[in-house]
Amino acid sequence: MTDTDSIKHVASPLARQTLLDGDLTRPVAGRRPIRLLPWLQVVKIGGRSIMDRGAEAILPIVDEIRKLLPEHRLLILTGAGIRARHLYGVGLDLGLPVGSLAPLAANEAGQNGHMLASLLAPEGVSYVEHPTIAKQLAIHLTAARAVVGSAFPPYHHYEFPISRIPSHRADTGAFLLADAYGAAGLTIVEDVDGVYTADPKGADGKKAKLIAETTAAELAKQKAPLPFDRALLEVMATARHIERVQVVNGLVPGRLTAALRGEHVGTIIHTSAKAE
Ligand code: GWN
Ligand code: ATP
Repeated sequence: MTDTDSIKHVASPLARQTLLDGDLTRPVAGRRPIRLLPWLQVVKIGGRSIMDRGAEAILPIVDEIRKLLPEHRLLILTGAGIRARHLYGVGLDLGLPVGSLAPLAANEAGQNGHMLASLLAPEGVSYVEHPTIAKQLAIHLTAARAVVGSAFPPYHHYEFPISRIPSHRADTGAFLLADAYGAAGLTIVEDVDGVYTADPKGADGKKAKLIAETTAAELAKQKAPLPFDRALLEVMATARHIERVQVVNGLVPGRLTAALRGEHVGTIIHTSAKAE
């Protein structure tokens, strides 16, 4: 700070620049952000693919997570599932805008998280609210090996009106958090062995082939449906820390454990983040 004629001037490298000119901001804003929680492992549990299946799918995953706690510090995030699909149907029929549907669908992701957290409560695991994830995750993960939260990002009426169904859903939310925290990794848990060339449960399912390893850019070219929000590919394109994400089958015992140990047991998707 400089003091001239009792007027205080705050020295700032961006003070006299437009923020719209990349050439001017790059020297200041072009550097990689620090990793806030480099030891964090983020796990997204599918709403429709795991939680909606009830005890049959959830209890084995809970058992697996329980055994993983001594090895990892986990942020477990749940998706919204079938109740959100029903909500979109009713809401769209009523003509509700996307910004009204987004928080309602997010509520369903939260409900799934509350249920999962209750089952892990004996291990000291609790559901933590969005504001806690934003501001107090470190202290909670110092007190407990894992916490559960909603994977849905809280865009609410800020959701981009590019489609009538919210485009930033649970997979995108989980990735944005993992990348913002500079986490050690993100694993997406589904009911299929990974990403296929087409929906393995769709009409052409028999012809669908499992893709062992790919890039977000390659998948963006694929017209076939994907087992996660398409917006995930967009945020992967500008990732700062998370270099790869693995999609694994949570219905097969041991896959999540192996993925968190760095083994290749599903589809590995490389993002645009560069190795440090
Ligand atoms: O309600 O299950 O957090 O962690 O996106 O906002 O729509 O809210 O609008 O701290 O802030 O339903 O009430 O609900 O899922 O999101 O939470 O129980 O303001 O702990 O109050 O960013 O949980 O909820 O739905 O996640 O995804 O009170 Mo819920 Mo969700 Mo709880 Mo949260 Mo939204 Mo809060 Mo929020 Mo709202
Ligand atoms: P949410 O957490 O948002 O509730 P989810 O991630 O649990 O949802 P879905 O969005 O239904 O679940 O995605 C998983 C499903 O995607 C799989 O069961 C599979 O049938 C389907 N799918 C579509 N395209 C593909 C593909 N290319 N490869 C693999 N699975 C696909």
